[in-house]
Amino acid sequence: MTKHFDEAYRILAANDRGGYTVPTDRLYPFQWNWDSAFVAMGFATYDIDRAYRELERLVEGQWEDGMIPHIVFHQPSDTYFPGPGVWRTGHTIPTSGITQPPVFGIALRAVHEAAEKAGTANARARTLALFHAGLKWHRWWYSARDPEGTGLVALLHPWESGSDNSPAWDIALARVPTTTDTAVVRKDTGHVDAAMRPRDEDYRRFIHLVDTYAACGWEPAKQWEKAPFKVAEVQTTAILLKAGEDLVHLAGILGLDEAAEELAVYNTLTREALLAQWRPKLSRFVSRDLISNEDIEAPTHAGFIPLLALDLDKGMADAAAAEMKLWSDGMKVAFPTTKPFVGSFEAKRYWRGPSWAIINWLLIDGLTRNGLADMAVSLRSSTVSAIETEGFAEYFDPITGEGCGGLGFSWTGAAYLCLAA
Ligand code: 9WN
Repeated sequence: MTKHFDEAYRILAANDRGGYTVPTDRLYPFQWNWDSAFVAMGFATYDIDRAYRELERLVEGQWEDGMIPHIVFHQPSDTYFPGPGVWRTGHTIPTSGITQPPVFGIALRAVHEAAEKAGTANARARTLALFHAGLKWHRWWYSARDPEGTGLVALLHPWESGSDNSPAWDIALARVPTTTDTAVVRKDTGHVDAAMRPRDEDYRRFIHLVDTYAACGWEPAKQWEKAPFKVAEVQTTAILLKAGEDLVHLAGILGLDEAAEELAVYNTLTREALLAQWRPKLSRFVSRDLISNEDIEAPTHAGFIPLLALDLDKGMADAAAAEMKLWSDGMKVAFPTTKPFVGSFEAKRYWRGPSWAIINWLLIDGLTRNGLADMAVSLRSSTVSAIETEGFAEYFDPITGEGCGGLGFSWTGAAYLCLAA
C-alpha cells in the first residue's frame, strides 16, 4: 500500500509544471479546471501550500465575467488540439472559452479544513481570496447558464460536462453540423488508441461549436441565443449545488453573511429544480435537452451524481441504490459510466462505459450522504483495488478491469490519496 501512495506522490510531482498540475504528460499538457480541483484535494492530504497553489493558479485564468475556463494555457505546447489559436478568446493568459464542472468550491472547503487542522499560517487569507473567485464563478453560472432562473444550469458544449462523448449527448450533438472553419488536426489519437477516443465526427461537431461561440466573441448572451447545443445537465448542476453548500459553509467561517445568503438562495432554487429531475420509472435523475425540450433518458452515471448534493427520502435512495447495483453486478470495476450492454455501451471508449476514479469519488460521497454506506464502501474498495492492480490510468474497462487512456494520471493519483487513506 505504501508503494501505491509513493507512486501517487511521484505522479503528482512529475505532472507539476510550476504550481499547477497537468492531467498527464503530452496528452493533456495544460491546466484543466475540474482536474485541478480534484488534484488540490489530493495535495491537501500532504502538502497544504501546494493544494492552495493549484487553485490559485487555476484562478489566474478566471475571466472578468466570473467564468473559470476549462483549460488555462499557462505555457505553449504543440501536443494538444485544440490549442489557444483555435479558441481565440483574446485573454492575456490564454484560455479556452468554455468551462467545466465547478468542483472548485468543494475542493476549497477540503483544502481549508486541512489547513485549519494543520494550523497552516495564512490559511484564512488564502481561502478568502479563493472564496471570492468561487462566488464570482457561481454568479456566472446562474447568470450565463441559467438566464431564465430555472435552478438547473446548462452546458453549451459537451466538453463542459467533463464527460465529453457520453451517450447522453448523442441526440443533442447529432444536430450540430460537422462543418468547421478551423482545420481539425487531432493530436489525441497520436498518444492513445483511437478506439478509446471520441470519433472524428464527434471532433468536427466539437470544433463547430467552438467556431460558433468564437464568432459570438465569447459573449454569454449571444452564445445562449446561437447555441446549437444546450443541455440543462444534472451532473454539473449537482456539483454546483454541493460546491454552493460548501461555499456557504466557508462564508460562515469567514463571517461573510451577505455572500452566505446570496449563495443559499441559489442553492434552494437548485435543490428543488434538481429534485424535480428524478424519474421514478428510471430510478435516476435525467438532464434536459433545452433545444428539443425533452428529457435525456440515455442511461449514464450522471443520473446518480445528484446524490452528492441531495438528501433523498428513503424510497428514492433505495431505488437509486438498487438501480446502481444492477449496473455494477458482474463488473470487475464499478461504476460504469453507461449502463452495461445497452446499445451505446462501449467498455473502452471514453465516457461510453469505462469507470473513472473521480466519478466514483463523487458517487461514494453521494452514497455516504444518503445513508448507503455499504455500497459506498464497496465502490471505494473496487476503485482502490483497480488502481493498485492496474496503475494510475485515466480510466478502467469495467468488464476486464484494464487501465485505459492516459497513464500516470493526476486525478487518479489524487483519488487514490483521498480514497485509500
Ligand atoms: C477535453 C483532462 C480532460 C478531462 C475531461 C476529459 C478529457 C479533454 C479531451 O480530458 O477532456 O476537455 O481533450 O478529451 O473528458 O473530463 O478534464 O483530463
